[in-house]
Amino acid sequence: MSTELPVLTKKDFQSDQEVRWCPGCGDYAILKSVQTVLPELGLPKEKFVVVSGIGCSSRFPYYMDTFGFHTIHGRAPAIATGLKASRPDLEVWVATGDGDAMSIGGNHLIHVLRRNVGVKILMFNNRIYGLTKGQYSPTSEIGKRTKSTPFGSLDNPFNPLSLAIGAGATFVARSVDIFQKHLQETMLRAAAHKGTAFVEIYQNCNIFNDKAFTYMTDKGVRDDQALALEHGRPLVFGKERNRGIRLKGTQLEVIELGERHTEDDCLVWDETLDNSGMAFLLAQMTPPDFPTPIGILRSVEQPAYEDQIVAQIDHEIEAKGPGTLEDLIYSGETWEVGEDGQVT
Ligand SMILES: Cc1ncc(C[n+]2csc(CCOP(=O)(O)OP(=O)(O)O)c2C)c(N)n1
Ligand code: SF4
Repeated sequence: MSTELPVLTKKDFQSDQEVRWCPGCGDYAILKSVQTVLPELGLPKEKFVVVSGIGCSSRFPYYMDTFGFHTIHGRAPAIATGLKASRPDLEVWVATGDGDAMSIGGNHLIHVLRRNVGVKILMFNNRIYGLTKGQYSPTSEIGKRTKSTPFGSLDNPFNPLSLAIGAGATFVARSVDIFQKHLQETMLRAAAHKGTAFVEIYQNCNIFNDKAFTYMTDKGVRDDQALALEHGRPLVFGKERNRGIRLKGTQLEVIELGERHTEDDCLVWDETLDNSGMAFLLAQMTPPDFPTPIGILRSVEQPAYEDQIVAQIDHEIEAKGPGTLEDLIYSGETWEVGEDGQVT
């Protein structure tokens, strides 16, 4: 009998469910990317699980022909953590939105990141609540007029990359729904990462926040407004590759390349720095002063949570024996409540 795995294709990851996103929604492109990338990992289909919270983006598991769990609002990281901790052999992917991950689920998100659980988090950032028809989200810009902020939002938005870096995430990246090649390459890198991979994906909600990212995705401006990070390469951008980023003192600065400056003056990007300070600086690059960085801001190796759990359990079993549930239950302070209600 052959033990070779069948070669899977994109089609193998497409479910028979009717996709219910609005026509033109950026979620379709993200779904296509995931369905393209997963077969490339060369793993059996039954190893994949997609866990989501609530939102348009969280409908993702229905459309993947893998195991999946459409859970409760904001709790995908908690459920994914439990799953990965008990079944480290599974490839656990989380699909979440900016509202799901950063409003109600903000607490769960920071804890999965600090623990470095081996799950891949795809956060679809459309800077709006889509499913509930257009309220502002924690990534909506100041002044945003929505159904819940009729006079304009007063809230400072979260920068998801800064938040992830601040929480100690070991893999932090950004891509864009319509940059298919870039998105797929980023997903492949996330898949290969041991520990939590956090990928922010700019996603157009054409119904409630249309064109939120055209300032850096439109063909005419993208070369000047998006900076694709490449490990080991200088930070250079622009249609003519005529602009760069340099470190001046403790700040980043855009420089014009030509007579006064050359590529040699630009910061050479290193995604593997243990100290997350530089990644944090890069995450702070926002328009209009800076191009928007896309690609991998941080990729460092640290022990994965599930490996540590397995090692700890193995160590304790070796020291104390396997034990039983009954032993555990009676191992601490126990008491009995008699029929008369007395505690002994
Ligand atoms: C406990 C709870 N509170 C509120 C809601 C309403 N609700 C559903 S989805 C959502 C936000 C979704 O926004 P986002 O995560 O950005 O996803 P999108 O729909 O934009 O993909 C909210 C507030 C809910 N379903 N459950
Ligand atoms: S409401 Fe927005 S995010 Fe939701 S399916 Fe429609 S276009 Fe997509």
